[in-house]
Amino acid sequence: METAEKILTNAKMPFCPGCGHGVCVRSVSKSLELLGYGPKDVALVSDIGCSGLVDPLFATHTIHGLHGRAPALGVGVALGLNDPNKKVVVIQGDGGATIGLQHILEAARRNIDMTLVVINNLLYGMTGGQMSGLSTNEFKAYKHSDDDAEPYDVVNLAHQSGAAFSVRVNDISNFTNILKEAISTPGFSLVELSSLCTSHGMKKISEMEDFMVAEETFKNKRPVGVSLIRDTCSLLDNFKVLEPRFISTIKDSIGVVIAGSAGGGIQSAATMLAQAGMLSGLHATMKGEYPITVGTGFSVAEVILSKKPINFTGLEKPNVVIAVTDDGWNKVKNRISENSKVYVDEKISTDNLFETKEFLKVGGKKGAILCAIAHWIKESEVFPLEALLKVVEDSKYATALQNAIKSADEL
Ligand SMILES: Cc1ncc(C[n+]2csc(CCOP(=O)(O)OP(=O)(O)O)c2C)c(N)n1
Ligand code: SF4
Ligand SMILES: [Mg+2]
Repeated sequence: METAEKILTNAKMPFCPGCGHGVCVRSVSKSLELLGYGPKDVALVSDIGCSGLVDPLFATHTIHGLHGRAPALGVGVALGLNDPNKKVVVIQGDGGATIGLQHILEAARRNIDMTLVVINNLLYGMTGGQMSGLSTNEFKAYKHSDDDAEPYDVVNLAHQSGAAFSVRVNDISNFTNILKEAISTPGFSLVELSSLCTSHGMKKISEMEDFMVAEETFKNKRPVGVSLIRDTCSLLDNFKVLEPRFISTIKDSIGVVIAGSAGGGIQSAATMLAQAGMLSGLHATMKGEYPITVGTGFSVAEVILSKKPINFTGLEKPNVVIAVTDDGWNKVKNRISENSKVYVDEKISTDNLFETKEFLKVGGKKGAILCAIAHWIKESEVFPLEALLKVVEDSKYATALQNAIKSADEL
């Protein structure tokens, strides 16, 4: 069965002319399509390197990890997914496979249900052609490296660790078929694909053949890491459905940036705003940002409210910016554009560029942000303020939250 939806976007391949990575990416997408997977069925995890430039090429869910750590991220996603109709595919280079080898062995040992594609160009492509732990001795000699330590055989190592399927493919005409077999094998599969680095390796695949390791295929008949999967609660299991009961005037979508300081309830207020939007029939996303030292410094949140489903949660040019402290303002002021509506507390110095309001004075330290959000809702009439009041109704701090919202009347 072939799905109508394409796994790849129309984005231009970012690789040098003749680079083998493009063939590998196309083979991965083709095999997924031939198996009937659509973009929303696949989580693609990428590593660092030229082989890690693939995120914009895939229309699927994508996550970009640290060098060598993408398989560990993939394990986390696979265990959290808990859905046999979804597929986790991890792509990394031979450098990444060397640097994070333990993560591969661990995924194989537990036979986690995912496919790891190791794109092996025998070198660190992105950083200029240094040798990796998978570079063969013939290739190292050719590159005048005096390192004669034997390379890792990552395919065999994965097999020895318990992978359901591990295979090395050098012949590009077999990439798609082998990938199909790997992706449809329950449990952990590893596919090492040979790839040409035209900038730091060879110009032609025929020249590279002398330096490749022979193809090999291994299988282990083992149960998938089911017990772990079943014991892990899926993020999707606990979705709270908010039935719309208010009407919004938003026709398209609005991006709101909310900024303040640690302890000011910024993240909770942003969640409440998103929920109020959902109660008004909108789709909503919320993302938070704050320093690792969570008890101090700025706290910023982004909320998108949209009539249509939100497929991309990035917010480059916010329509609304609300800031109640200097910490928050300093973090977000550079994101303001001529189309942004700006709401700032009177204690913040904006060099008289923006009108200020007494959010902190009337809402208090903890209530200022809800006061400011309520003020924006009232002024813009995006939806009734009752939607926000409804959200806080069941909170154990309901009275304080309602008072903060209602304090906007005093502005
Ligand atoms: C954690 C970490 N270590 C090292 C680097 C530097 N670095 C970036 S790309 C790269 C080499 C990538 O080689 P490979 O994984 O084989 O991918 P390729 O570029 O060949 O596709 C290195 C060492 C990094 N960005 N992050
Ligand atoms: S440097 Fe090598 S691996 Fe990277 S894109 Fe160019 S040819 Fe491909
Ligand atoms: Mg490489």
